[in-house]
Amino acid sequence: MQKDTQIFDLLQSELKRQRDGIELIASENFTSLQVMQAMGSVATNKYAEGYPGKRYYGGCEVVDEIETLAINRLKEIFNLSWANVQPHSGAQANTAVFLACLKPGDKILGLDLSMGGHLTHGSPANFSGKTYQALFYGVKKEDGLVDYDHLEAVARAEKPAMIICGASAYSRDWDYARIRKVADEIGALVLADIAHPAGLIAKGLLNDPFDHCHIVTSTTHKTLRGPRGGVIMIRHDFENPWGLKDPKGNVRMMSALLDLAVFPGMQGGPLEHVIAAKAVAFGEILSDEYTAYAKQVVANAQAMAKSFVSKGYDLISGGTDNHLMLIDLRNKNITGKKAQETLDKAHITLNKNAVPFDDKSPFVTSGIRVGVAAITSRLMKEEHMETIVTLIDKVLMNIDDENVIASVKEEVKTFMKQFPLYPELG
Ligand code: DSN
Repeated sequence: MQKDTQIFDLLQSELKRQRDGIELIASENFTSLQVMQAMGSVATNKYAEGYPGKRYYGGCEVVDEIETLAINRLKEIFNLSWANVQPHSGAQANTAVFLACLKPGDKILGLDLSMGGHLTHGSPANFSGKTYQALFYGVKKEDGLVDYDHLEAVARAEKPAMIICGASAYSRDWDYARIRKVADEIGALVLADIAHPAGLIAKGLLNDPFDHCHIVTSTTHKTLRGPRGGVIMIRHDFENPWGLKDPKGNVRMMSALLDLAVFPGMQGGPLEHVIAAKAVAFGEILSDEYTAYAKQVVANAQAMAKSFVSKGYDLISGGTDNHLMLIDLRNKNITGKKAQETLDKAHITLNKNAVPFDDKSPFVTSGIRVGVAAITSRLMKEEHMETIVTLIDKVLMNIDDENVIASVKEEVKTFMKQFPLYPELG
């Protein structure tokens, strides 16, 4: 077969783009080379519907070992009793949880997307908002923190079947114990979606949700620094007190219901090449090197937040506990869209983001979200955060000056040469 130069040339261009730019999208990261190698491996050729030891196809003895390793390593990271590593993404993981635990029309209560929540937590644009009756809590206007009083009031008044905590654009830690307390009062399940901060939770740098939340989902490609994918986890498995049944009508342990919801409920064959890469990433997370990485992520985020504040930027909640920050640009008279597009020209990549109580559409927004997980993987330290904030500020304060933007682009390229990315790839 002839080499597909069209695609491989494009992949080379993407490598160059990643090398030359400053990557600040809070949901992105750079995996190790061995994670990518496992993903681009022979495991992509294998069909393995089912679970290790219980497959619908022959020849699964090796992928069984791969998937079992992935499960065992994940269990070790978070001290779990059960895990499913098959969801193709975080959205699929959440879908499987809803399929296992809810009936169409049931009430769910999640953080409003416009306040930092996630599409799959009940947005009307998403299947979760179309299939279930979605209720929302938000953050407080005065301090940008989750409004737990409001959450409790809605929970008591509406008695949702599930309360969802977790966010896409929230820079503070969660009070999981408080959410569990009200959930127990009304007989609701608690789902924590830790897609963003999972890597920091893994190393004890943020509150641990697993003792308080019945079920926890995550992606594997953000702070966990693995391949794109999802997982579902339980520390304390339980025979569901709501009488939730499998398709044959048997009351089952929650873990069994979740396995059935992933396959055959929602997915077919698992992506064993991605599961192999998840296993590699989980092995890396168990190392001391990753512990140092996670601590550096927090230190970098705090240094960056301080630097933005010193330049007069308005950070929602005034700072960060995790790897990201949300910045309201209204006091700078710039929209999120304009900021994202202009920074892109200077090879500084981030995303526009609605801020709480935003008066602009989601396509424009008043804010930007900035994350440090990816630049920390490029071995940046606190002192580099100030340089990055200075470069961002230079672009934003000269937003219509193409000469300044072009000169920042050159500065970015020179700056990034200190932080090689995948030198093995030539
Ligand atoms: N789109 C992801 C993020 O950027 O946070 C969440 O799915």
